Amino acid sequence: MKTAFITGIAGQDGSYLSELLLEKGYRVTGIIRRNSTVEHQRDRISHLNNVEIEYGDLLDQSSLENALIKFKPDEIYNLGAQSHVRISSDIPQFTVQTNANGVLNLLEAYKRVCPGSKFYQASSSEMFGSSVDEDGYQRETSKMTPVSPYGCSKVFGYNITRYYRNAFGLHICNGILFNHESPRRGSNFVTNKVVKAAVEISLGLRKQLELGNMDSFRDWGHSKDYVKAMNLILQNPNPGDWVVATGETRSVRDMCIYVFNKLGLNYEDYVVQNAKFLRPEELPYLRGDSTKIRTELNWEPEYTFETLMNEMIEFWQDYFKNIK
Ligand code: NAP
Ligand code: G4F
Repeated sequence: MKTAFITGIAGQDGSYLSELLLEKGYRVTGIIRRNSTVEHQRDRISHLNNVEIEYGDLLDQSSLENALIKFKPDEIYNLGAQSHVRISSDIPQFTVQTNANGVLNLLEAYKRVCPGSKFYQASSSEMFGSSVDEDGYQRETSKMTPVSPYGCSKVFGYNITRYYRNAFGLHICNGILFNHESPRRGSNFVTNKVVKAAVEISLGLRKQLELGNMDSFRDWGHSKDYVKAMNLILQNPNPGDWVVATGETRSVRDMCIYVFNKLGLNYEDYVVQNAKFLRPEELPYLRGDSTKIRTELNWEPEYTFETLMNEMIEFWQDYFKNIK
């Protein structure tokens, strides 16, 4: 039985990855941070009986070493992060400490305690920032010109993991993942914010939805498909870096049109702009070319944009039906 160790195990991706790895027969372990609201902290993984969890923090080197000594993992998945791009400009230092120094802390613990294991780093399409190749895609070779503290911190994580791979011969991989969503997505990210509010409006529970920039484009997939890619990446005998994306891009406005239409509504009657949700610098366009992972590792997403959105709509409809 292989042992996986996951930071960010109680986050969106950590929860789906835990499910996938348990199905595959792994022993699944991880860390969560100390939090004053214990009741909700494990909501996304409370249905999983067999995960083993310790308190730990990417900012606390001793907690990382203790966890690796205790669990002796074969595979380490570093998913822990301050993952909200707009909020990264409100708390830039915490974001960089966690997403950049935190990666270094985990790499050092890994190199000392279990250098024979494999390491996955959750890199992001936000690293590309304002850079787009001439054909309109971002890929493994595209330039990285990040436009947020979050993007800058992830570029450090990407570069430092590559350095540890090259300098010390460690089995370290980066998944450069484009946006991926699900009903378990934090409801302050745009997809879940829109779907939840549209369902509330359709049920007469609210009147308006305030958004920021509706004209940015994103390449949206489903978290369940993307955690499969993470696991596939670590099974490849040679460590490397892979873009994971659907290859389709849509604007926030297109997404609103789809979701409100599905509920028999016109988004223009309900959506207003609030400058509070605009970013100091916007990343206007993302569209990933995932040819490398599709050809080398046979990865294919099962969800389409429509089935992703429909699942999220059904989730919130059931949620509000059950609390009435
Ligand atoms: P998420 O739902 O926000 O989960 C992040 C997890 O990291 C949370 O459980 C959080 O715990 C934990 N965390 C935060 N700070 C930490 C720290 N100092 N030490 C240990 N754990 C900490 O994010 P996600 O969507 O699952 O994303 C997983 C990873 O993929 C992240 O690294 C994200 O940046 C990256 N990524 C995500 C996407 C996407 O579209 N979802 C795309 C590319 C890359 P708390 O609840 O205690 O804060
Ligand atoms: O849903 P978002 O907050 O996701 P964003 O900024 O693209 O970041 C996500 O994807 C990255 C991968 O590219 C991850 F690395 C990162 O961890 C995170 O998971 O915003 C998407 C778009 C942006 O252009 C934003 O300006 O939606 C726009 N938007 C418009 N109104 C809004 C809102 N975003 C949010 N969160 N809230 C709004 O009211």
